[in-house]
Amino acid sequence: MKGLPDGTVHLPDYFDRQAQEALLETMRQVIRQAPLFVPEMPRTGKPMHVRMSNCGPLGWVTDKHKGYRYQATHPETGDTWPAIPSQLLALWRDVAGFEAPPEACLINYYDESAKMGLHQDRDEKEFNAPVVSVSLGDDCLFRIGGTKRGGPTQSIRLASGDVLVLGGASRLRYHGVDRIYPATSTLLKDGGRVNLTLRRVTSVG
Ligand code: MD3
Ligand code: FE
Repeated sequence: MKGLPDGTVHLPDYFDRQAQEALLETMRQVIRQAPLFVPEMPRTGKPMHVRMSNCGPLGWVTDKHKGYRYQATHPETGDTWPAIPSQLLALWRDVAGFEAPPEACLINYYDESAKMGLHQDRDEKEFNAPVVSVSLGDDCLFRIGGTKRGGPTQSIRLASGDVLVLGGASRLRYHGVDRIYPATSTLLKDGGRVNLTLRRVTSVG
């Protein structure tokens, strides 16, 4: 039996149903302040499948002309991002093993046909901090590989309330979401999946 890749920790059902409902309501308020936008691939302008927003001092955005980057303001409203909710700061303190707080919480919304191709997260300057991910809503098939494109990968089914901590040797692994399993959760009334990723962006050292 092969375990998870080195540096990957899966915490199934970290948030119970009541905590998931509370967190989702909190994130709905965040999205009211910072509406979901459609991210565009650099240069081509091709829309990604997910819709996104952020909270925290910095947010991850991308568009055709300026590409992938972190910035302090929403690309459409120009407002600074809402604060990272207390439940997520508490999660980071509990599982990240990294003293400094997260600076960005990226919110990805997947409808039942959305997916995310294999990619590396390398727009941050602090790779000693892990990425902490929270899944809410429908299950998904998450895939993680090595640090080079084209190597072996393994797949993990993620469910609502699950937390994934990607640190150490996993911080720069290729990863993506192959599919959403429709109607596998009742948390989101209209279905789909919300993923929250907490990240340290600027270097602490
Ligand atoms: C492994 N999000 O936002 S979360 C992303 O489900 C992203 O929305 C996916 O990939 C999602 O960049 C996957 C799990 C995850 C997040 C970041 C990672 C896995 C990771 C960074 C490095 C390695
Ligand atoms: Fe990623």
